Order: sequence, then structure tokens, then C-alpha cells
Amino acid sequence: MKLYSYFRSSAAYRVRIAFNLKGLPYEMVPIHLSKGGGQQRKPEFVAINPQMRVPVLALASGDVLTQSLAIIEYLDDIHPEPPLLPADALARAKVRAIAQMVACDIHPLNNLVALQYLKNTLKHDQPEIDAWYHHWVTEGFKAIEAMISPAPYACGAHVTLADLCLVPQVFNARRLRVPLDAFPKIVAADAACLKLAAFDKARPENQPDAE
Ligand SMILES: N[C@@H](CCC(=O)N[C@@H](CS)C(=O)NCC(=O)O)C(=O)O
Repeated sequence: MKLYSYFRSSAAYRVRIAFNLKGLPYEMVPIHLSKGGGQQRKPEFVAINPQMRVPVLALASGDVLTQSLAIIEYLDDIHPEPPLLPADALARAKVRAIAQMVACDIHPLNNLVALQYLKNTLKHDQPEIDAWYHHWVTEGFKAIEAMISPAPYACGAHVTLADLCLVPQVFNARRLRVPLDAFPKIVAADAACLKLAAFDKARPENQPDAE
């Protein structure tokens, strides 16, 4: 399997963690999201993913999967061990809720295309863009902080899809200097995950395309 990734992409980071937890090998194809206007906009990549985003997973069958949560659930379906979702329906819904708070509510407001639109089209200055970023991460983290009880991972004794989404978002928040003092539970879950080799190996700074 080929994973189109960018070291700093938090959506690709989620998928890298899943691959590592499952112990599955993959070939990494780095897509630089900013150099030369962004390789994601080149016709050869648009032909692979018309949405011009990473991650993308290309399967040996020729099928192409997009969207990190769909890719992770696909990997979980074809390689169920270790499971990334609990067996119990109620617990699964709770894990998916935390994952989607990150992937559907926080991340889309903060990802590169959204920030570039604020800057280049709407002409906001950098302090305004930083304030936008901080606002949406802080709002999202406030809600997540109230909803998790790390033990030691976000949703209990086992790593779940919630952790795969939370850890990359915490990485991004730190990179953009969002204060995390008000979120001790999120910080604790992140620290517990980062002790695991699967998470450590997936870190942006440990990728072949890291700068
Ligand atoms: N919902 C998508 C989000 C994918 C996404 O937005 N990826 C970003 C990097 S984290 C991207 O490729 N951005 C391209 C750009 O900003 O032009 C997923 O979960 O895979």
C-alpha cells in the first residue's frame, strides 16, 4: 500500500499511527503541501485525489482511498488487531464522537487551505489568523477536556481512534503555541500515547520528509 503523506499533516499523522499500531508496512510518498505552490495541486496528484489533500491510500488493487477516518476504519476492518474501536456499540459511538470533534469540528477550521484563504483572499493579517487558530482549537479542546477521563488513553485502557485524532491535533496546537494549561486531561492522554513506539514513529519529526 502507498500512503501519500506530508510530515506535518495532522490527518496523515493519524493514518501513520494506525499503520504502526497494526504493524502494517507501507510505502510513503511525500507530497509537499507548500513548496512550489503545493504538490497537491499538480495534475498528477489531482488525478489521484481531486480534493487535493493528503492523506491518500493507494491499494495494490488500484483502488484509492481518501479521508483519514475512512482510511483508518478500512485498515481496522481488514486488520482487526489491535482494534481501534471498542466492541460495544455505545463505547464505539463515544470514541467516534471525540475523533469527529477533532477531525470534523476543529481541524477543518485550522487546516492549511482555510488559513491560506483567510490570508490571501480575505486579507487578514497574521495576528488575526493566529487568533482564529487559537480560538477554534481552544473551543474544541474545552469540550473534549470535559468529555474524556484518560485511563491512561483518551477513552480508557486501550488506544482508540480518539487518540489517533487527538495526538496530531495536540502536536499542531503546540506548534502554533496554543496554551494547553487548561487541558490537563488532553495533555495526559497525549503523553501516554507518545510513550508508545507506534505513536513515536509516526511523529512529524520522525518522517523521511521532515524539515
Ligand atoms: N478530512 C480530511 C482532511 C484532509 C486535509 O485537509 N489534509 C490537509 C493536510 S492536514 C491537506 O492536505 N491540505 C492541503 C492544502 O492545504 O492545500 C481527512 O481527514 O483526511
